[in-house]
Amino acid sequence: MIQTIDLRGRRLTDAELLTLVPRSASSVASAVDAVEAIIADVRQRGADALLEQAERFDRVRPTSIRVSADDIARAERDLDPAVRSALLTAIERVRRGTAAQVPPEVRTEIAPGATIVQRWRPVDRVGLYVPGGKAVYPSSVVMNVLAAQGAGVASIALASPPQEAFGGSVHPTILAAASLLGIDEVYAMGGAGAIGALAYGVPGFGLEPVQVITGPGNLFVATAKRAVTGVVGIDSEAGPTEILIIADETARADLVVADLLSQAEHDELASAVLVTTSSSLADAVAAALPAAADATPHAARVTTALRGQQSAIVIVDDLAVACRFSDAYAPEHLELHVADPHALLPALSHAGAIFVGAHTPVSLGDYAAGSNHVLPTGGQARFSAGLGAYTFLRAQQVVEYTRGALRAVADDVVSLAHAEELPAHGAAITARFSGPDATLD
Ligand code: HSO
Ligand code: ZN
Repeated sequence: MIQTIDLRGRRLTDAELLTLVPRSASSVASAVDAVEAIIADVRQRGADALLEQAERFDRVRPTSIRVSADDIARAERDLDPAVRSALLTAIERVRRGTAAQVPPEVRTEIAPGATIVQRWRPVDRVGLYVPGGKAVYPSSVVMNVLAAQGAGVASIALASPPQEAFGGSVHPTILAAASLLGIDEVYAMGGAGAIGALAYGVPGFGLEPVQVITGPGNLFVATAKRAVTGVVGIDSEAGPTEILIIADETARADLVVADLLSQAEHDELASAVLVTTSSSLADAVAAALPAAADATPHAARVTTALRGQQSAIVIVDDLAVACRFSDAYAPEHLELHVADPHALLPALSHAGAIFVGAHTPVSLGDYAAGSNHVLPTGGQARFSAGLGAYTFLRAQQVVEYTRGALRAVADDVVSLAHAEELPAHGAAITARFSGPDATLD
């Protein structure tokens, strides 16, 4: 069912490697006009527009866009105790993993009396979007909220589409997760309208604008996040999930199969790629996949994902080529099932997250490894990182010079100012050493 590509003995450039397993294209551009009209309507008519959009897109009119404190508390009370306890475990672990993502303040003495302090400040207020379609992921609430809280963000608003099955309120599992995280500002609004409301605020019911919007969503949500970029900051755009496994002859075929299926289960467009030096492992995995896919409750979705052009078993000559393939592909998740995984790490740079060894499956990271599961897809790992405390932090330099330290570099600054024909810049330096203060040094 899955294609096998044998690269042994072939020398390909990175660009050629990439064309072998093309990802499914996303066409954000196609939704731009519709999304801009929806956002403009929310800016003009506020709550009325959001209520109408709920009727149109979610087939239900919420009694109120703001979810009441009672509804949030009730959702937490009604939560299955096993799920509650598992969420608390995930929260505790991811909270500790996130704390390590806040860089320390660093003070550098450039010269005697000349210091720069590099410090990190959180944004004041953020909006987190939680999808409400076929996938309701309380784990994504945990990942988004903890990254913002870990950064020290003081004010967090959560938006999720109103659900017909729950009287137009937000899905109760989402509300319960929010409650466990101490979030009390939740809005039943979805799609592009919700992104517009978070970015610009809605005076009608006191929704203040946010500075950063994160969280996955469908094509309309992704397009809307692009449309409000510049007004607010956003995280990277979430596409279909991806797993790439590098394996040698020591890998267990059953574990490779299980992990490929675990991500194929998300989406028909999900990518599942095995890159291996072992043709016998390749054969074993290819042979086991169809029955294993059939045995999952999401067999149709999994089979479509594995049959797609975006999924493959790739056989390579050695692990160096495997690493080169992986880095060219830049997968969201990279698993290493090889005898010495640490030996590969220096050669691997482009991956959202790397899962080392046979006992570190991606699905562990999806829930409770302590890492964040919001990771760059579609090759964005080449230039961006997964969600973390740093997503909500801004670096800021605090510069301080004494009179003596300024004096020591004054001539150089004045020379550069004159070279750029900006003499007032130079004058701002020399003014410190003329007039009443001229004799101080
Ligand atoms: N693997 C998904 C995240 C997720 N898995 C949520 C289960 N729930 C994208 O990285
Ligand atoms: Zn997952």
